[in-house]
Amino acid sequence: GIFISMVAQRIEPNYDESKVPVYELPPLLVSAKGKQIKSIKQWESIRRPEILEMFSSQMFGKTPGSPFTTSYEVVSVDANALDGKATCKQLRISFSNGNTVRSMLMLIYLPNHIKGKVPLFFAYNFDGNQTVSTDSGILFSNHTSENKRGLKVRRWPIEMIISKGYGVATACYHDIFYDEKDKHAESILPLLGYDPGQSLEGDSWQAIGAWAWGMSRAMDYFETDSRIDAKRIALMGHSRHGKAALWAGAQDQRFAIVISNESGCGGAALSKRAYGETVAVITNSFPHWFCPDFSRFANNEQSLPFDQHELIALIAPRPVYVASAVDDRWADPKGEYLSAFHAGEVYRLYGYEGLPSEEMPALNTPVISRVGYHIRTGVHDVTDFDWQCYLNFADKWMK
Ligand code: GTR
Repeated sequence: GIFISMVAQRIEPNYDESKVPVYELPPLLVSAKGKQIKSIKQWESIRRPEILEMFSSQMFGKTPGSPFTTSYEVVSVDANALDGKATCKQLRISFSNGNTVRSMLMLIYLPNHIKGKVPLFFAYNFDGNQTVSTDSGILFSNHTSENKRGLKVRRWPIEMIISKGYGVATACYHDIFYDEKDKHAESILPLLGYDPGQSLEGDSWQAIGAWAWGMSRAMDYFETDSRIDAKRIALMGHSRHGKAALWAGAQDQRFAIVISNESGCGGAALSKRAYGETVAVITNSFPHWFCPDFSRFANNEQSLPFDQHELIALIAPRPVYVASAVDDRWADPKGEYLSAFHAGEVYRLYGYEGLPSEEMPALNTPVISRVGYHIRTGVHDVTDFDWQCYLNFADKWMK
């Protein structure tokens, strides 16, 4: 006979702390073969590559190494932006493999009062470069047809960042992979060997992998700009961009600091807690974000051979900052805190202090060592308070 099994898939978030399953975190400092990792050398040659491989083959997908060429076209330079306080530069970065061409429009502000190379924050925007400022000279990013000029200025305190002596650069993440399912053909994937006719393999990269790739392409540019100090780039990402930032920072060690602003499930939050947004919820709503095989862990987080504290540990020994908001329960603040806390084991191996707080710190009270964390009042967002904390963190480690 034929048995048709109808197992109801739970695709609801959990907001009940008592329903968080009893879980055990995979050990950071024990190799797949059971070897204790006791030195930096063993971490870097044995354990770190193992962990990177798990995230690559089972979560974010493999980043292809296919060749492509890059060109930079400076579209505009305004040496007197922000009443003379900044230089504003726009450039189109084009990628080509001979057949396929894709481009990303980058907007950069550099402080005029600093002589020499400046440290800089890079973060994607969600709705186009023209949303981060009301300046009418800012060009629309690809795919952004309607004028949303200035819509997100609140999240981009450009003057504050400039006055502290940092540059800030942004690009729209849709330039790299338009954030909807079935947009693979238009994304940068075909540039790197993806054939739109072919079905996706279990470990194929998708949007988050592509967004992380784009962050590394921004870094490629910073290395060529004589006014930017590519050794002092802080990579910041909010929410889905925070997931991509952690993955980019894990793979690309050129980023000096990585900041996860409320990245939640698939970012800083521990998957095994299954609190707020779960693997089932996220892979159901966003089938185009992770590699296809990641959905095998939906309602099955116990079988994950890794968890997100290990993603953060891949950034060690570089400074990393994780931030939560108390009303952003969807992103599981406690799970974000615990990841940052447990990653400390690898920071200690390097002789640095991990997160100096054995408990969730009080609201609006950042705790900072080589790992930083805060939970602020309010909802899922990017606020001036968040930026002030990131600037202080950058002052501590990049000045
Ligand atoms: C939500 C998603 C989260 C987070 C958020 C955002 O819809 O479930 O994982 O990425 O969007 O990016 O703001």
